[in-house]
Amino acid sequence: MKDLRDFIKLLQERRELVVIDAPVDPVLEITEIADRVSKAGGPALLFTRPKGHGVPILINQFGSHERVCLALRVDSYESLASRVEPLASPSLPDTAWQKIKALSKLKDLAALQPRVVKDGPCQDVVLTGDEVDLGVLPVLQCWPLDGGRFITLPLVITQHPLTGRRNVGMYRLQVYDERTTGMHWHLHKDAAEHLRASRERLEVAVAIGTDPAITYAATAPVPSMLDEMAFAGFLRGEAVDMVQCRTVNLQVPAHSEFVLEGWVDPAERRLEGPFGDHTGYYSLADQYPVLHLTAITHRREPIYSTTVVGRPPMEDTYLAKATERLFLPLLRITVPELVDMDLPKEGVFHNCALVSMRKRYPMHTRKVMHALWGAGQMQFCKCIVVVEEDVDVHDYAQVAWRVFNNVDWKRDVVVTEGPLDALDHSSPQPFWGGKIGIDATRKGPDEGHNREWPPDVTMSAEVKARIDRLWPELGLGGSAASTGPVPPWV
Ligand SMILES: Cc1cc2nc3c(=O)[nH]c(=O)nc-3n(C[C@H](O)[C@H](O)[C@H](O)COP(=O)(O)O)c2cc1C
Ligand SMILES: [Mn+2]
Repeated sequence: MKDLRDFIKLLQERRELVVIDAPVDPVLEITEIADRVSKAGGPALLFTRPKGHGVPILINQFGSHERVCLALRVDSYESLASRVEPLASPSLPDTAWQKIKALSKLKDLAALQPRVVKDGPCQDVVLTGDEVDLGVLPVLQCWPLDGGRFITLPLVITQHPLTGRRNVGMYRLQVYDERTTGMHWHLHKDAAEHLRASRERLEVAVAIGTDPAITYAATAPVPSMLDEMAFAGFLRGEAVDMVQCRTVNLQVPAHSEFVLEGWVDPAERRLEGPFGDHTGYYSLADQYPVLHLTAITHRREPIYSTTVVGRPPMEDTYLAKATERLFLPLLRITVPELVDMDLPKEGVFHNCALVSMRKRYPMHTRKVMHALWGAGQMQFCKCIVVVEEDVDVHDYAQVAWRVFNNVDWKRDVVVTEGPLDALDHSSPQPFWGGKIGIDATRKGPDEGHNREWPPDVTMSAEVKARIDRLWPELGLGGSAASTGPVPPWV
């Protein structure tokens, strides 16, 4: 897969895409359809005749676990995690053979650095000067109270003005007029730091509609020292081809459907929003930087790729699950006692984390909580629940049982404060607020619990085996009786 078109073909072959020829309005109507389809776990949608537009719209491309796995070239989330694990294992090679293997691994990684090519289809059509008009994109108004139309799936590319390091982040763009948009990078994000470091205009390129692995990489919490384009190369197993932009000194994926080129003035701000956001609430209007376009380039017969976010579950829920799986091994580099993690979709990526750990010493749970609050975008987490390694954190009933029974609500709770995601509306002031850590592990005298901690109620293995053998004679139906009751009773 080199581009979005190959992905669309693949989705069609797998019957994961429905083509809709009926005319539908990009204002609100596409949202209502995409919302119903994504909530039902339905297919990707290609609208060939958006009202008032010649450009087709692709939406919900990531709206199932299967499609996210197709996008990331894996057959399951487990294989995704196991691809990242070797990167996270710091084992030093000691034999000559291991050294050779380690070297070739490095060479592979180097080969995954993006490569600049002379030309690419994203510049089939080049619009500059007076020709620049965002009207060529069928941009959605997603929700009734939105402040306007928003480009929702853009890969925003900038370079740190001092280090020259590239960043790719997904930050929505509100369309103000033919050649001006909002630039909604939150103050905590990498591109916001690029702007803070800029004395002059910061050049920006925006790619829309790429190989889905590249699109995913722009959403992933990649550490700022790593180029998301190299990370995308790692995910797709092949370097990303990039072309030089026409009016700014940046490169963009050569096979992008659309590219916007322009600049942001560090001193300029403008009201952005409101916007129906992935919390399920409108993010409030606020002052944000402004993108001034100098060029729009696109492929011949381009396809516009977008998403709608809103009350979960929606398309981005599946991206969040991929990130949870992919970044767990990387979190373990600094938090090796971390066994597993679940980010419930209702918590929208980062508002809540259920984690299991190997607890070995007093206040070990506190160490894990604080380490997570200090790890990249996990800093936004408002609620961390810690259980021991025998709990399956993806089974919420198991977690709830431990929390409701194991927690002394005075001793086992950490209430603190710290940075919050810019979208948070619950704190009295923006950008920071309260956080809670809940320790649902068992406690001993070393943590001031001076009475006995009762064992879990479980049956002995020997009796279980005996009843397994006896089960067929009991007339209760089913076979593997030890796995639980077998209704309906027969
Ligand atoms: C569909 C979608 C829309 C997003 N919109 C924004 C946004 O408008 N502003 C923002 O700061 N982050 C937004 N994010 C989250 C960022 O893309 C994410 O935090 C990413 O890791 C940022 O990259 P960075 O670490 O290079 O800054 C969005 C994510 C998704 C999946
Ligand atoms: Mn980044």
